Amino acid sequence: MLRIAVQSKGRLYDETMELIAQAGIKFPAVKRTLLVPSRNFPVEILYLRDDDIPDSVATGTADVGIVGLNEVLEKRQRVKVLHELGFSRCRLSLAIPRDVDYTGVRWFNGKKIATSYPVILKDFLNRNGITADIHVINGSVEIAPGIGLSDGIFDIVSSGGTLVSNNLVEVEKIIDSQAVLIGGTGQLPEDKQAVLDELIFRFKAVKAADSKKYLLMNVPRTKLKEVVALLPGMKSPTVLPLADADWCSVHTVIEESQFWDIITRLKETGAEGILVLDIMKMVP
Ligand code: PRT
Ligand code: ZN
Repeated sequence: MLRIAVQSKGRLYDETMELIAQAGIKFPAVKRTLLVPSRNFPVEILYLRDDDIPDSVATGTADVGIVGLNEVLEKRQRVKVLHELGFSRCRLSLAIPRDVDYTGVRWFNGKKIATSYPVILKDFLNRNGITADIHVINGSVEIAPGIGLSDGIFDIVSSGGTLVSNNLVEVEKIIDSQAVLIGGTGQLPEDKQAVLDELIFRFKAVKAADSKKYLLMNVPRTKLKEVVALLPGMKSPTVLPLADADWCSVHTVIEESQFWDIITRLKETGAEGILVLDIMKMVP
């Protein structure tokens, strides 16, 4: 049984559980305990605070964990990133009051910076030869400059809305983060490793399908070449005959982002009955 440490509640929880569900791994509907075995796959979930996940993996309490890269880098535990999961994307940045005249990273010399990520910040300051006073606070870091607690902050930024509403501007991005699957540095027993390989294979198939759509349409045979030229496709589109010999059915996979651009041009070229379907999994 492979034990996966997962955030018990918070920003990572929903997307983590959705990914696990899309990978076909089922759990009892209600979570009554902190350790919950799957109904149909040899894994169990250990629900923890995200701060405790790197340590739980490093010490072997859990075999793998799903957590933000920011926590992995801050906690400095003996773990390795096995797979990037692509959700909960954010960045860790330095920000200062909007009305301050920023002169570059040396501005922070001798200043006071509030953060919940002292390890990552200290590392950045050292690399840049800057001495600053790091003030550690957990939560509501963004209000520190406004109440005179610090000159700047080092915190997670996603949309940037929190900075704007606190009259702050982002001046230096230090790291990009996203949810990652982490494992220990040692070797897993063979049976657990096999389960882990299968898990990563499934996560990859879910992620590959995420941004893609399955597209099918009817095309007059005379326009087939023109339509095919418009399709980016995985390899080349599938073309099937229809009962009416003058028409055929064309199937392909497109990036969701290309959707509107392509649909308009396909219609102009003569495609009809265009269907766009979600793809559940994609195995390359
Ligand atoms: O209780 P527990 O300790 O488990 O959870 P937590 O409160 O420590 O963490 P949680 O659930 O808030 O976040 C978990 C992880 O989500 C983080 O470690 C990041 O990897 C990731 N993540 C992604 C974010 C954000 N986006 C995010 N926007 N974590 C926090 N924020 C906060 C940020 O602190 C700031 O206050 O949102 C604000 C900024 O957001 P914008 O959109 O206004 O820029
Ligand atoms: Zn936390």
